[in-house]
Amino acid sequence: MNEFESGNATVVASDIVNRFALPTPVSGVKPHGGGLINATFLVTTEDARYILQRINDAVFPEPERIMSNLSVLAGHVAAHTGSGLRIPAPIAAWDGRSFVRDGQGGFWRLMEFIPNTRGLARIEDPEQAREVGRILGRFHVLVSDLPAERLAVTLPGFHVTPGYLERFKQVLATCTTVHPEALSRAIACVTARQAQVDVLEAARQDGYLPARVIHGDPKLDNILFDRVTGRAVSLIDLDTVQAGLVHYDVGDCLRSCCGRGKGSAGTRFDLDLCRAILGAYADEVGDLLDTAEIELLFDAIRLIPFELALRFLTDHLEGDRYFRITEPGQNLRKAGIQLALVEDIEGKEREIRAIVAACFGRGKSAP
Ligand code: GN1
Ligand code: MG
Repeated sequence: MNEFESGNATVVASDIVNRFALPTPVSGVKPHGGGLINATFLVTTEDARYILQRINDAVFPEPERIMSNLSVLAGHVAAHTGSGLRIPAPIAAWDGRSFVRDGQGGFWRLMEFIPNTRGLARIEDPEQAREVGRILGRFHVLVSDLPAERLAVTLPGFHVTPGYLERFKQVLATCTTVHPEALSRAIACVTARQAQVDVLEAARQDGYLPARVIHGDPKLDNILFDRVTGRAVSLIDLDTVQAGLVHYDVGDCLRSCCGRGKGSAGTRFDLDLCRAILGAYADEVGDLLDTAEIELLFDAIRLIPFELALRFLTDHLEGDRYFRITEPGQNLRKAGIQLALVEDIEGKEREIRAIVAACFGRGKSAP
């Protein structure tokens, strides 16, 4: 158990924050947000707020790469004034570096907290859904002229579904205990769908899908809305901005926004929200995506929740090493929610394909 798991985290964070070059003294440091990978704290001073994070280096092998990507991205955003998109600026340490190492080698960074914004726990109305689509589209357009080679790979294999399946099989093969029913059901559900996992990677390898700069984790939690206007103004959690497929982002965004209901009634995929998000996204990106990319959007919408289920399930089998849990069995339960979502998406394939076609202009009337 490290100092974080032993509950000493806020004390360490309160000490570390003083090594960053803040203009006024710190008045408060407290745990913040629901992220599963990094340790996150809200830092308050007299006149501003900041986000302090310890990057999980069991997940991100070289956290320095995250900071160098952030600086490339910040430069790119600054050169495109009027993009309507803000990203949080990093705050340097007193020694001039963009991060601080603690006594155990832990990697810390401090970012501005974009003022007058809020996150949404869930989408409440169609206008919010359109804002989500608009900001993701705006981001993809903004980075479309940023050469992917300028960004380092921060998380190798991220969203490469066949890799996650391989790992799942390896871990499963080493499990000798009898599986409880929920686990057996999840394993059966995954196994039945394994033939579909390379749909995106095969197309990428065959040269049908271009690698683009992507966000990697554009779930609802990572979008900030202006408190007054309600407009989506910022995308945060930029640790996985790297080369990838636009499908990873669209699939992840729709998974997190359109998956509704987590209780006994099951999880369903909300078609109205999907239509609103994708419609606004398509309007924003114009003709950025080519035909092959559009054709595989449905596959991405099905695949990314499947992939997340696979990741949660593997982590459950491995003893919850990757995703932070707050109670035993949480990763298995989360895998079940994603698998229920996948089943619902499969049942709505015709409708979702029609929405994609209508949004991207190949189907006249709204579906
Ligand atoms: C992780 O840590 P957080 O919550 O930002 C994960 C995402 C998953 C998400 C599921 C680097 O993101 O891929 O979609 O959990 N990030 C990484 O809640 O693996
Ligand atoms: Mg994240």
